[in-house]
Amino acid sequence: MDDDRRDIIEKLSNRCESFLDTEIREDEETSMAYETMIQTLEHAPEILKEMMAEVPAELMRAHRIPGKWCVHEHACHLAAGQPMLNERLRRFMQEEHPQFVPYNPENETPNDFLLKMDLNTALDDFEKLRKAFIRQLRDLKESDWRKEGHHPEFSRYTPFILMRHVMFHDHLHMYRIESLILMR
Ligand code: NI
Repeated sequence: MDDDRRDIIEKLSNRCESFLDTEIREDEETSMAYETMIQTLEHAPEILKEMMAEVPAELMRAHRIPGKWCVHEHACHLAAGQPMLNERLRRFMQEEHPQFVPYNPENETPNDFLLKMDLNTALDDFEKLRKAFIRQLRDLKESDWRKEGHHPEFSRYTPFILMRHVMFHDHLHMYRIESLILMR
């Protein structure tokens, strides 16, 4: 073997090694992102509970933005949606390609549904059901994470997309609550 060929082979094998390194690093980063997301989801109920404890009583049910939800409704909405999310994850565990039905509670429940909920019960339920959701996430097998479901409103729907979506959705509503508390 001449020196040139040896050189090329060495370069190629170095490139393969660094390629493998990159793959491993990406896997680790992905699993760190999963862990961070799971912990963020896990802590959402206590973040919400603490913020709700700061809400002045007169603001709780005030519709400060006409036609939009009040603080009480945003908080109860997070609790009301959690059973559906636990059910979706259960189906990802038990079915190969679960077909989901869009969740649009505003079309299916009376307008005062959230207003009629008891806030403290809702906050406790949110905490309990979210804990069960976290246990489900931690129980998902490698093969479950790779599953693809079908959701008519989304081009892709996987357990990862569901998990990330729930995280963003929590904070979207908590942001609305904070704005309603702080706005002059
Ligand atoms: Ni929502």
